[in-house]
Amino acid sequence: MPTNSASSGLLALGWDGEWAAALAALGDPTVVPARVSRVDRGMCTVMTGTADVRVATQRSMEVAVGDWLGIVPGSATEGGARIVAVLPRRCVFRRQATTNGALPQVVAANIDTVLVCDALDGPLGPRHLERFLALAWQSGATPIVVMTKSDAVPAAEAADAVRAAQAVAAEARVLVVSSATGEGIGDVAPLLVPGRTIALLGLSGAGKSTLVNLLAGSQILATGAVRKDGSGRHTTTHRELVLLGGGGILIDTPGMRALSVLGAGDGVEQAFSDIELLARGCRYSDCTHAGEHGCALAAALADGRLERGRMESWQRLTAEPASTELADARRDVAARKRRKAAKVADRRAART
Ligand SMILES: Nc1nc2c(ncn2[C@@H]2O[C@H](COP(=O)(O)OP(=O)(O)OP(=O)(O)O)[C@@H](O)[C@H]2O)c(=O)[nH]1
Ligand SMILES: [Mg+2]
Ligand SMILES: [Zn+2]
Repeated sequence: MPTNSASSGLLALGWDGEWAAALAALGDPTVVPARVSRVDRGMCTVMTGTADVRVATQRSMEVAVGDWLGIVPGSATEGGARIVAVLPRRCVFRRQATTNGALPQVVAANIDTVLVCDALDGPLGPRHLERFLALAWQSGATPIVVMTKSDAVPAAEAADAVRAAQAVAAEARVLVVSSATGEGIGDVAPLLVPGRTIALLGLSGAGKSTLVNLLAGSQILATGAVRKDGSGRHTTTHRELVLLGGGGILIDTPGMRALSVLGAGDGVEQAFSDIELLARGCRYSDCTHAGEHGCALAAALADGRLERGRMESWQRLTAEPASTELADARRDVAARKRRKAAKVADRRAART
């Protein structure tokens, strides 16, 4: 059993009864919980509620920032602590498979809220914002759009960009902040609730680390100037979970490039809930919205309620087949599990 100080430390990290049940299901009383705050090649840093511990990772076990692990503590002479299990994830934000064939990577696990950060002095644009939002919805967390650097553009320009973001954000809230002047930080601060995990995502240079530092009240993370071409410098090079003194957990991530929404699935439906709703008004339930009689989307386009670009990107996303790489990966995992289960069953049968 964790001691009392360990358990209050664990609560601050988001530990709860459900996680305790998942740990108990491992059936080994020597195993204790720890949350992953940083992952490096072959090693990770975990927080136990009382200490930060470096633990070796195994190739066979994918460990991501935000994961809850079951570990067996061990002294240095015993080779240190050992990871026994990754507790089943509640939420997973994946970055999609890249064109060079790499599989989708877990960006962060067990997050409650995703702050999609978008700098007002170089906004993502609606199509990219849609992609971020679709992935965020798909992760199971609640996305919030944070338009950063409001001090860096004239008020009218900021207002236009915010309106454009609101038009694509649908159910997601849009906040406007400046880490330089503190504007809007009062809207972000209430999101910091003890035990709740918030991940910051966005392009490099969007001001994610600067915002984390401001919320933390100290310069805990490095930040960097944006290059003239606006591409940023990729100052943050690894994902990191930060426990704030006043409660709340933030995960800072390196800026992302070229996001693909292949396989974004349900996330697309939520990101485009307004169009999905409109489309229910089409006369025919199998309407392809390509000029059929009684098409509600055509009517909405005609009277300006719906923007053509937004409808086209919805059509593109919903037409996109589920990523074959993703589907293949899932099939491989399922097949491996089946083979393993069969082997265990064979061994059991052989013993009896
Ligand atoms: N004017 C202004 N500049 C800001 C603000 N927030 C951040 N910046 C500047 O923007 C640049 C990039 O900020 P970072 O916080 O490093 O951006 P990031 O999103 O963490 O970038 P990566 O780590 O590369 O993904 C830095 O020069 C910051 O000083 C802001 O509110 N206003
Ligand atoms: Mg950063
Ligand atoms: Zn239609």
